[in-house]
Amino acid sequence: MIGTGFMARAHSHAWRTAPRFFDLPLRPELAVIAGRDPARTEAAAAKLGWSGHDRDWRRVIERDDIDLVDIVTPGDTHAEIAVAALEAGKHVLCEKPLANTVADAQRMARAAESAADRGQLSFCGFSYRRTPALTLARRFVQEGRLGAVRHVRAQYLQDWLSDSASPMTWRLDRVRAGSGSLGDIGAHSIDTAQWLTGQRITGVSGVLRTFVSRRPVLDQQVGLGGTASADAPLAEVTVDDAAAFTASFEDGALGVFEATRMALGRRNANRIEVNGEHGSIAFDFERMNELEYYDGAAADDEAEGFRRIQVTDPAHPYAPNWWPTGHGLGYEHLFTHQAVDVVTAVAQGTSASPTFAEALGVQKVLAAVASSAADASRWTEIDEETR
Ligand code: SOE
Repeated sequence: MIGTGFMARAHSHAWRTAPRFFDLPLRPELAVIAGRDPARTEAAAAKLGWSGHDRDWRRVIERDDIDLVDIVTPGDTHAEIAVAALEAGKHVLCEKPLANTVADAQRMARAAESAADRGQLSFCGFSYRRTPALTLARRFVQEGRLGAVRHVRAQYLQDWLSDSASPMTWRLDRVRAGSGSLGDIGAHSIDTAQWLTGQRITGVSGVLRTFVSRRPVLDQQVGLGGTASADAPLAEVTVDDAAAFTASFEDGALGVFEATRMALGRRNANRIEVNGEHGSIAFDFERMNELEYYDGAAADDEAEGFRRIQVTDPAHPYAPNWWPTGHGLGYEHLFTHQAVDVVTAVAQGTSASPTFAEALGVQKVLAAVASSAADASRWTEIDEETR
């Protein structure tokens, strides 16, 4: 593992837990975790269950006893580490978004293609796909239960940056993160929408907004949150606080997307709704064990309406490996399911989705939204008199 932050905790939990709840063809060994700060990395190794720790990721990826490298660092380092790991003969799992630029994502996708010829696999960590309710929703769409898809409506609403006094973090620095809410959480919506519908986004028109342009700097870097002293120096926020865009899909569906980390009161409302000719699905991660389904083919009577499916029955994706029906899963289970699918793919030598090529597709949509938002000519002002 390369990285010691929030995703290091989620992924470490997943590698430890997967073999305890699923019969895996291979057993993940948590061999070594690498991070720039020796003390923090040593503490992470002990806390997260890694046998070894190192401050030099280059040394780690050269080790003969390492088969797979799990990259959980900020986006500005993904390309360098992933390409080096693939050239060192390793399988690679890389957190989302794949990179901070299309150019870096293309470099990674090309390295993954060459590595695939050597039997090496590469995956990108769009973990929400492994939510049982979304896996079920995709089955419904792919089985044709919804018919031709007309609308995709996705909002990813968080509020951990609503307070303008919240300190600066790497996620607000374009150099480190590539973009703000657009790439951090909007990327999830884009990937989920393309994966659910099986349709690529072919065009977008978007707007980005930064509400808080300067934030106090803490004397040590923190992850999500923390507070700075009143006289702390201020740093420039160089990414979007909110993104909104419309999208066209290759088979004609219309998409409306929103991503923000300032929707006060919404903690992690990762929502998507798909409306087809014969039915609809609706999902909200804040009620992640439920899928709403409207069956347009159902009898046309007074009982018609959205069904709220508890996606915890034995017939449901991943459910048999966990608890009796109705007991529910959490955020961490998505990463365990991701680990299960990665280990199974590595054992079988078959690539598991999302590949670097699919993640490159998401990167191109992110870049198109940013490019559209930068072109103010597309914005039509309303004149004073008619406001
Ligand atoms: C922060 O917005 C964040 O941690 C994202 O980076 C993750 O991808 C998402 O799963 C939870 O929120």
